[in-house]
Amino acid sequence: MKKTQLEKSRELKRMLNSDELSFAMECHSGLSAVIAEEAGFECLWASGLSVSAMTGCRDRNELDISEVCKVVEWMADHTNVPILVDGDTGGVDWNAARIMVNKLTKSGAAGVCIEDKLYPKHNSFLANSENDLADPFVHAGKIKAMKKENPEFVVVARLEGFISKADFEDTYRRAEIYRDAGADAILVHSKIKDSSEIDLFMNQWTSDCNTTPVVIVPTKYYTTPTDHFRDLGVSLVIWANHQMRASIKAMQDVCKTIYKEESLIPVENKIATVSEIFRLQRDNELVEEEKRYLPSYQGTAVILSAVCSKITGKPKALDIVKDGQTVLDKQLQTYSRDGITKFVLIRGEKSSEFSSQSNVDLVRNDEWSETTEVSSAFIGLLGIDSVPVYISYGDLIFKDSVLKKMSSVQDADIVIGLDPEFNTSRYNEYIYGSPRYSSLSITDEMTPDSVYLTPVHRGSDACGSFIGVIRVNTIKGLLKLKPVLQEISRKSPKARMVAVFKNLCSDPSVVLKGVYVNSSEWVDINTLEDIKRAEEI
Ligand code: SPV
Ligand code: MG
Repeated sequence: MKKTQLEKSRELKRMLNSDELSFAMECHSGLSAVIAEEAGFECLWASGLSVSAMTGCRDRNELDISEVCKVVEWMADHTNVPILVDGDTGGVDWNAARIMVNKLTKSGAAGVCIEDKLYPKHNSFLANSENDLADPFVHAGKIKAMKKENPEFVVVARLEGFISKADFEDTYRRAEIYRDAGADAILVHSKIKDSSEIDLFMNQWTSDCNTTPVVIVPTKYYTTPTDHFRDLGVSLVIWANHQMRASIKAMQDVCKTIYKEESLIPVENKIATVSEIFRLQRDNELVEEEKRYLPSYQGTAVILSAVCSKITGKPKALDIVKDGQTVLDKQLQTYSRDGITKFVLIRGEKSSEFSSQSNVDLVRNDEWSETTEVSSAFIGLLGIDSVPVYISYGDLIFKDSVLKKMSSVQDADIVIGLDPEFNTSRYNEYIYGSPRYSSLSITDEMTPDSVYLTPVHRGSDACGSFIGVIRVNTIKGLLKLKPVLQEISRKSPKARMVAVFKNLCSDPSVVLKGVYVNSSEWVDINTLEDIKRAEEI
């Protein structure tokens, strides 16, 4: 369940006030937020340094609050953990500070951290002096204005005293002023190599019985064991810039290598795959969810089942493959999972064997014995004037992935399924195109490769065998296909489907493409052995 902004603010508050030490990971984009959450972080730090760096800007209030909010919104949209935003100084004055709370709340942030420096600030790791510090009461005014604007929104007050070399008493006094102004936590910043400033602060803070939680950023005193922070009673540790620094190094390395080598080979195995990007973007979720929301009519499948099996003497589509289910049942299920809701079944021999089903139009090809699938396909398409349309042989079993691959080729009017492993006796409908693809590199998961088909039939140009599934993507494709089917079935009644493809290939106005599917993704049922293979599929 996606948490609301309010729930995230409450969770952050709980985290700050718990006895356990919590951790926040820096992020600077929607993607880095997703990565940090996936790694297990229960809180995210929207770092001002990193968000600026991501845009190429300096950490000096060069980005305005709306630009920061946009990035926070992407982070919040794609994660479900609280985000503490680096609000720099909280803006130029108390009014800007409350506007900031309002905007960050709308962006989905759980809280903000504001530092007691003058606007415009610069990063704490650059040169800083006492002159950079804000009047503590002006800062406290910003905190009060922020808490009044939205009491649930977490406000962390950050002390820059140690950074600016102010003395301890002044820094500590500021913490008390911010606490009294209503800050939900105090962030004590330090940039020396050990934790002595933090130790000093924490010892005093706890001995004074302060209950306001303390947050730290151990970027410079990173060698201090984390358990030491636990012992001190720190509430939240922010790992403030580590995703940004890791990505800079990785990007520099890959750019240098590709530039120098003029090749991708040296880097390919060292970088994330494109499918990893899709996974992080949760592309699968989209594919699944869109089935719910797209209109239920998503196309038609025309299933050609005019002849009987030589083994059973029954229409091939009625061969039982598993658990009493027929080839036809399996095809209907596969199409349904792909969103197809309308079916046309072409019958011929023993046509009465088919019982009517509510969502299947039964159409008879009376000339089934003198014709082939070309004429059946033409009859099947007669009443159809919208796309997509699949046409498939009725003796096929194929996986969902076949339809997925075919539907992913959107730059063709008509797409046909091809098996590249065609040099066996199982296949006879050779298709010609370029290039021939190596069957070894084809898997169910890969993005399908597609080939433009050519009308030239030369032995060595064959690029695969037609598996018996066609997808018509466009109205143009449908309008081109129908007359070709009609003409071929009239002039050459025994011609096979390849003749249709050959004809379409020679028409430059229609784009016909083949898409490769693996032999393990489909089977046509001719023998008992095929039924066994179908069970595996
Ligand atoms: C940030 O991450 O932007 C911070 C922490 O403010 S620091 O860079 O340490 O100042
Ligand atoms: Mg910052």
